Amino acid sequence: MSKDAFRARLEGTAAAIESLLDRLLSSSPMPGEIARPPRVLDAMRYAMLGGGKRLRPHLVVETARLFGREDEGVLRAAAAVECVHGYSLVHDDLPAMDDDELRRGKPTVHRAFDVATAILAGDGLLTLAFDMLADTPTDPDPAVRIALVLALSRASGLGGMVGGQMLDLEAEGRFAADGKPIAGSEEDTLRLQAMKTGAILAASVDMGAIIGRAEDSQRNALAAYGRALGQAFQVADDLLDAEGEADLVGKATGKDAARGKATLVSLYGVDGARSRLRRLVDEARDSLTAFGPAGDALARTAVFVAERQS
Ligand code: GRG
Repeated sequence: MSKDAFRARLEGTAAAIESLLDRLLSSSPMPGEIARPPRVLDAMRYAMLGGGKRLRPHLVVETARLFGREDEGVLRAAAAVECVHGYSLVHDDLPAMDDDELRRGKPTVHRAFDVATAILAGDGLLTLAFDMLADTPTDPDPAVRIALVLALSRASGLGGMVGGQMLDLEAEGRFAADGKPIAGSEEDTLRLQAMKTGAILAASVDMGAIIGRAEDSQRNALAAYGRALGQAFQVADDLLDAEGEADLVGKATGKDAARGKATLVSLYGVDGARSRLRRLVDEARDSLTAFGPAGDALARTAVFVAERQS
């Protein structure tokens, strides 16, 4: 698959997700809802519409496509993952967490609205994600819908993203008596990152496999791809972070290095991190061999993740 064809796929999914989210976040209540208060709805729309690479939805869509599924149900599963991602960004930006002013080039939700509204908008997005997965149009088979709910909740919760965020705050030394960052070992850092960002990326691939009714061997191969891709995303993120720090203070990147937390760059050095990134991309691509040329889009995705500049 050419770079242009890949871009077209990525952008096509982003446009489809944008339009689905726009419909799901409309002012009309869904059956069983009483009313949709405009302030929190506006904050949810502000958080979700008009930005982001939509990488996680793309992973759901391209994995499901391997099994011939390309329909509204797949898009709903993809949009659910994006809602969890969106909620995590809104909450991560809050004053009690990272206290960020800008996200995707515009004021963060708590800056554009207020802290209470941002908390509620994040809560609303998290809840909407599971609503979407549980509802019939996602898949006619309730067992598939339950498997999707489980995959996303395990990746998002205590043993996944939420737990990873806790470890991250601890690594910053927030709860240490001296307030100093904790010198994390390689093992600690890899676990923290696998939980905080890797789990949702891997779950996106797994959800595509679930909705596509992949056989166990296919699901295992895709799990290996998802793990390598998640790690590659994080190495690339740490490299961007380090480059941003070296470049210009105040950019969206460079925060982790500035906070003195262990990163893959502080552990392996820039060259070491770059070669690790190359190995992870190879590992991700190798996991797809059983799919032949059909696996091209996911293979390209690994390269995209490694080469991204934002
Ligand atoms: C608050 C429970 C809770 C969790 C927050 C994911 C997360 C945990 C925080 C995000 C902080 C952050 C900026 C981490 C770096 C990696 C990352 C997830 C970047 C943003 O993801 P992209 O690059 O963003 O996919 P876009 O904007 O393209 O969606």
